[in-house]
Amino acid sequence: MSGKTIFITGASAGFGAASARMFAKEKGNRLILTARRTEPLLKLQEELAANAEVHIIPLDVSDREAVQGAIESLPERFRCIDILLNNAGLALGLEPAHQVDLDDWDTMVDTNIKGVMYCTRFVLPGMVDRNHGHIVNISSTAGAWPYPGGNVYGGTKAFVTQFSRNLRCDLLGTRVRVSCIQPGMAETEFSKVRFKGNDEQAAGVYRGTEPLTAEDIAETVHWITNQPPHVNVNTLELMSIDQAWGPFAIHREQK
Ligand code: NDP
Ligand code: 8X3
Repeated sequence: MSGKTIFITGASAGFGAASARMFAKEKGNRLILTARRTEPLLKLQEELAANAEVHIIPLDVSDREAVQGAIESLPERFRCIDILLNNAGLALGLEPAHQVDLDDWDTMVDTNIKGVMYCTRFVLPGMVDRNHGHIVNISSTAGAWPYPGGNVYGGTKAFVTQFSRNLRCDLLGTRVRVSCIQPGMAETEFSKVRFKGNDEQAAGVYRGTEPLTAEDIAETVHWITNQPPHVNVNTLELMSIDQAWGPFAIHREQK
């Protein structure tokens, strides 16, 4: 079969949808698009149908049995996955650790950590058997650099980064590649989700800046996965030109 089979989690919006559009531009690709919301997946399937074979699966990545079932029951033409894009994820809230809603922490751990674990574990054996494949994990600058309110979100993304590196150790001697992308601030539905539908607060994150776009990340995924087979991009961090690090925060007593 010509073309590649690409399994994308979180394909209903943002980076995942943009990556689907990017891969659909290459002739002969087969896309497996997954997310919890069916409606945007159907729309994307219709949009891309002229260029790529698209199979959609409504899927919550934090549901282990559902992930296993989805991967084990893929139609024949979509079975041999060349690229797994572990992209589904979210941040919820920006409160300090002593005030957060514990359910939000659970949801982030279940989605950002367990979702990546489950998809990887069920896709990887086929890649190892075929001695071919590429796992691209979407981490974040939040996994490398702390910020107030980043508490568990940053922790989940640090997991994604280190998991990616550890996978490379386990896969040494195979031709299965693993890459980790760490984007900074990018304008997608991310902040709307983080602030639970508060559009004003979400817009405030990007106000007066030129943030990264979903297309920037899709270009990066595409570049990483189109390197010669002997080249493994391990970790790639990118930010908007309007974002950088701050100095250490220092608390001073008022005298
Ligand atoms: P969006 O909110 O635009 O997209 C997130 C995607 O994840 C949606 O398709 C959503 O689909 C899906 N998703 C969320 N929870 C689940 C779940 N339990 N099961 C399956 N799919 C799920 O955000 P982005 O595109 O910006 O985010 C994509 C990834 O990039 C995330 O991992 C995020 O943490 C990371 N990231 C984002 C940055 C940013 O500034 N935007 C920067 C760095 C990293 P649905 O709701 O339909 O399930
Ligand atoms: C998203 C980037 O800085 O909002 O992962 O955490 S940030």
